[in-house]
Amino acid sequence: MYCDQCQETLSNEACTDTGVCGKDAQTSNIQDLFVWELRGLAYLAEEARAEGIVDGDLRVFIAEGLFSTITNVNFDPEWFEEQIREGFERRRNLRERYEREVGPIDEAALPEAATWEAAESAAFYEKAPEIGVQTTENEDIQSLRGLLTYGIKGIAAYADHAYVLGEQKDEVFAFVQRGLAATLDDELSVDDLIGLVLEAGEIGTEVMAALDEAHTSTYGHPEPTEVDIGVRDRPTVLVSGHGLKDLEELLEQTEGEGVDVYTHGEMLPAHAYPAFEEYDHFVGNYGNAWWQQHEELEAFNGPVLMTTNCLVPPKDSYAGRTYTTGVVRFPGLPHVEGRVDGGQKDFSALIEHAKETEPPEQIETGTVPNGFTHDAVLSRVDDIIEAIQAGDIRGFVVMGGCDGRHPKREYYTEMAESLPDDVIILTAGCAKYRYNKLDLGDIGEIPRVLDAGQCNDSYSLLKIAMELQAALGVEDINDLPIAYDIAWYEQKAVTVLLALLRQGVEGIRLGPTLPAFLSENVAELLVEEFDIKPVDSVESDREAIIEELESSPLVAPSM
Ligand code: SF4
Ligand code: SF3
Repeated sequence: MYCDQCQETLSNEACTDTGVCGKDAQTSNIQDLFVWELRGLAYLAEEARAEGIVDGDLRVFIAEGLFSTITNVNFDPEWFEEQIREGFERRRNLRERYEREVGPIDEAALPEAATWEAAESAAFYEKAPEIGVQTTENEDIQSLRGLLTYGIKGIAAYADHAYVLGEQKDEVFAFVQRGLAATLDDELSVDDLIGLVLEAGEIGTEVMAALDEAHTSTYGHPEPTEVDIGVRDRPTVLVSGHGLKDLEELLEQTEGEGVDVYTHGEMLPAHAYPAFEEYDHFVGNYGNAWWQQHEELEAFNGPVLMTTNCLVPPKDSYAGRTYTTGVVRFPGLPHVEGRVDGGQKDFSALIEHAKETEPPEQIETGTVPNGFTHDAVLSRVDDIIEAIQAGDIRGFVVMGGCDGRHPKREYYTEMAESLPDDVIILTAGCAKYRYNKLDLGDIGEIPRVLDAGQCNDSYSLLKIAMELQAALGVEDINDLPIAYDIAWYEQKAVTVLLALLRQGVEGIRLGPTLPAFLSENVAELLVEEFDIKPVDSVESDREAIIEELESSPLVAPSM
């Protein structure tokens, strides 16, 4: 196996034996083959699109397929084998349609990924080592294909979240296909690939905006909310991941059943949506970020529903009460199947299971703030501008992204603690768990940590920056008193990073380590073009951040 797609990749190079995330070599290899097949399918879909043939189902198959290969989503090799077979079938159908409506396909001109086929699973595993990312000879091209593919995986996941809620943008799905097909094109130069990477940033913003629209039009605009982190004395279900639709259906089906519902990890922001306020049994958030699952899910006692990433291979002690759904799978774990004909998913087995379990162990008490999306923050834009101009707010540090196990992530807690108390932290994603329980106080009526929600709600942070830019009449987004200190782990964060770069944001600090898939030249290019920097020590970064904030022409000089 060879996998370098996440921040925890072994020795910051690649996992080659087994994944640090728990993905074994078999699963990694079959995922590689599946992604390669999807590249070939995307290539054919692009050829068909050029002739006016668009297969709506196929584009969802490609997006969901990519999503299933994101870190901590799907650990089930047999499921991937089935998907590969389904891919062959879809390819045959598309080719037949093309030949019927347009004419014969020039077989010789097709890349191998669009033609290779085998019946036996054993042949899949034989083929896989020949087609992984590491098989590209030029390391800069390999690096850019990796960056593009990982950015597209994040886009595909967000597109799928929006699709589940009925929101679909053709240009997003079209880019997923075009970008993926481009990774097979040996004619493309480094510059061509950089162009596509930046386009992925643009589409990244677009897909996050579409998901924001899907969430807010379905569940209302989040409102600043204090979320309880203690527990009650009733049987419970814990819901994790990004899937709000799953949560909604589970809340409906648990109503009046004597079962409480809690959130974990990236589901915490659900508490700020008005639509979920009416459920008295929607109690609070339990625990922290994804990587603390082993201890926290064990102590939770009730069944757990994993709706999207991040699933950690479960311990035996709670595996029997861990359910997956959507594209999340793990061999041996019960799976809640998808919706049929517009109906709801059937959570009855999980709910009955909950009734037989003990209430959760209390691991924390208190509340955490949430719900500071663009709507809530921008409704106070005049107060914020006044506070900046009066010198009460020196600036903002965007500290969103992912959390993870790397010991250097303590940096983010220490940074949050050490920033001056006239600096506001803007956050989104599970990176927040490094500092959202610290008592960092308020500036006037504005809390010092403004949590916009899930990683896709980084769109809110961008929107806030752009609206401030417009309200203050600033030409360059980099003249705002906003510094960026981003934490990444999986591929959705790659999408968010590319979106920020495409928006013209410079000087982003990225940690806890730079991606292993960046070759020396590509890393240098990002430094030269966008002034991306690896995180340094808390002390020196803190000094530099303060300097950056104070150099904004909008900040009143400090006394
Ligand atoms: Fe390693 Fe990350 Fe790939 Fe898992 S997803 S195998 S930890 S690089
Ligand atoms: Fe976290 Fe997985 Fe990335 Fe959606 S839940 S931010 S790591």
